[in-house]
Amino acid sequence: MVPNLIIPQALASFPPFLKDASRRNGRGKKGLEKMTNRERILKAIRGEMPDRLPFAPRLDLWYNANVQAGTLPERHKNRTFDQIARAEGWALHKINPEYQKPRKPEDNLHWALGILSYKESVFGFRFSPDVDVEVKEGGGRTKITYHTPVGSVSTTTVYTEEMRKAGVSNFWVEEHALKGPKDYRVVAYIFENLKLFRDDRDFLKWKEEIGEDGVPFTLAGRAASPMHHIQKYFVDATDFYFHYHDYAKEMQALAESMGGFFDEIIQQVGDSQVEVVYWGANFDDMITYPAFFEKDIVPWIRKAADILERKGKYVSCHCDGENLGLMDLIRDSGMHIAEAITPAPMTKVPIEEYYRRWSDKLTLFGGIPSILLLRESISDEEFEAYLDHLFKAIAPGRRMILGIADSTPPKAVFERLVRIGEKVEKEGRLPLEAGAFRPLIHPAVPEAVKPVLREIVWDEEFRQVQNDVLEGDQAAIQEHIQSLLAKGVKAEEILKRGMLSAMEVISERFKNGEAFIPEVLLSARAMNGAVKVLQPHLGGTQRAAKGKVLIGTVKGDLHDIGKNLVITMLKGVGFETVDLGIDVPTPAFIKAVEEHKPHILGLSALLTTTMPQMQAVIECLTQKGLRDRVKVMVGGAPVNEKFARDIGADGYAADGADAVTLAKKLIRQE
Ligand code: B1M
Repeated sequence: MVPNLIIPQALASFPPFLKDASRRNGRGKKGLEKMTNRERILKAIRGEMPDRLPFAPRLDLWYNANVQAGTLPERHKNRTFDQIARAEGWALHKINPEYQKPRKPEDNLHWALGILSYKESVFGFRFSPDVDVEVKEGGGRTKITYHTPVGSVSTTTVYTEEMRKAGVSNFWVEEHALKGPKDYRVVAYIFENLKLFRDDRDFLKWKEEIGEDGVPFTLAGRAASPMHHIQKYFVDATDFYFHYHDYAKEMQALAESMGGFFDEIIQQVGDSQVEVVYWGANFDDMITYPAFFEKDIVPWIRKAADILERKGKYVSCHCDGENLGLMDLIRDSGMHIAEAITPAPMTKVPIEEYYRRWSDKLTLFGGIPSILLLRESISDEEFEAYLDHLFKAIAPGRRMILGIADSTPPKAVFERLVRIGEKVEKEGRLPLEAGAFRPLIHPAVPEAVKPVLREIVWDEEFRQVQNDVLEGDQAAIQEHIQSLLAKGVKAEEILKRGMLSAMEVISERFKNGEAFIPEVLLSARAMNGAVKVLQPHLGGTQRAAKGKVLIGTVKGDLHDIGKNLVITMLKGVGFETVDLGIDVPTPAFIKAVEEHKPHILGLSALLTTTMPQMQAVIECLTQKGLRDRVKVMVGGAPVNEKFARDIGADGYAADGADAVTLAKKLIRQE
């Protein structure tokens, strides 16, 4: 049964002055509750029992977008987001610096090198006098060339008016510092000679302004280790895995040379008056896949947590991605707070699984997936059912700070935020009682279980080639193919029994969570190279590509890792692909369809706000009379089968392996 809903209209008409007057630093109605929001959050972090659950929704993206559009709720029309949170009695969410509100241009000018300092920081930085920084700005682009005694590197970042209007807080790095092996030494030089110095005046002022309404987290860095820093900033997200493999020595040397910078950050935040340190962001079992996370990230989280804990401070990491494959690694990493945890249905990990596995060791911050606030995605009944479920799943409620993960979306139903706040006040007294779980309305999510390894069936004649594909060894595979061809083995046989059989295993492993991005990318790259060697020897039908796929990330969306993976896998099995990139406007898709005449148009979207762009593209194809000439395939984390059907797409693929299967199916239907 669905519990009684608080009717949004009733809430909206509740006199605002009455609501506001009843809040006292989050002490609730008439100020009767014992603790302030600051006390609650600190108790939750320490593993003690606050009087009730703290609730600290992140409002910045929602606020910026709604201010721009003039759509703030009437009663909050002229308020800042802190004033709104205070008026509603919520704790202030003081974790992410206001990246687009620097005190001076230098604060975020060096975004592409990850050298940042904000009012929320406790340190500043200074380049060595022999590093000359040349800046060229224009049209939302900033190109910087760093001239050092050992060479120069350049970067370009983008932040457009449209990004600002959409409430995006991060820059887009268009040109990365590391393009080839010679750049490594230059970047190392910059970091080895960079000086950090204490500058915490603004932080202390900020802390005072927050007062009893929240706990300020200071930004140590968005990367949790030197290697994570290289991944996040210096190389394109997809190319990183190739660099990691191809320039392993250079990368290791660069990571080592950045150790001093990280030690200095630990020292600076350790000696400051901060309580909580933001240490790394966007943990995700695809991007920061388990082996990488364990080897290249965990040691630095542990080091920071050990040192800072001795100085009475806590380490918090922004774990907003898919954490299924990282559950134990994160729990045992030493971090004190896993922030922005985003459970099912936005990821595969249910909230009860998070709480059961982590809450004895670390504090969970988040737990309410952002799509819960969207009427198009979740009905009022589902929303209420989730909240009921949540309150039971996190009983007794120790080590839990409720928040919207990772942030309140621009089109959030504001009354749902209000409803969470009310529920927390009325039913969030600790300890919570578990009771029976109310079944969730959205489909059951899979249990976080260890997958069974998909083994390859070795074909003795092609064992080496199969192994080369599995290992992603692009040099060896070409050699082995040449020697098979020289022995008179048919090219079709090499392709089918050697290469495709192994690629299928990789795809299957990836789908089951046994293989991760780097394995897939390297195998697909080896395949691509090998197919070129085989081409002249293949018969007519085999020689032609399987089909042409045009693919891009829709307008307003800058996520490209998933799209790139899909492209690589399609290429790996013989499709011809055209990559249109990110943030692709509808007219550009249409123009490209007219020009390239693909069999399939692939659309990728990672944001709930950009999903409607997919429909816009399909509608425009119809208007232009092109819809019958091309199949449309859609994908991306928030997209699903039903959405694909509703917007008139020909198919939806959940991941790269699915995309290959779907593309083959769509081609057959042609
Ligand atoms: Co963003 N981000 N991000 N982000 N980010 C998400 C997507 C989010 C779910 C995080 C969260 O809330 N927990 C959330 C979106 C919420 C929502 O709307 N539903 C979010 C947000 C809010 C944002 C910003 C608004 C944050 C901000 O500004 N402060 C901002 C938006 C910028 C913009 O696009 N306008 C932003 C920025 C970024 C970074 C730049 C920091 C970075 C992107 C780097 C890059 O792509 N180069 C980033 C990242 C890394 C993520 C998470 C953590 C990981 C995404 C990823 O690459 N996963 C993500 C969390 C999550 O998804 N749970 C998150 C790995 C990749 C292999 O998987 O992309 O799903 P995925 O692709 C899969 C399938 O989806 C499928 O196959 C792929 C391979 O298996 N697939 C297709 C994808 N496309 C397909 C197309 C097909 C078929 C299959 O056919 C055509």
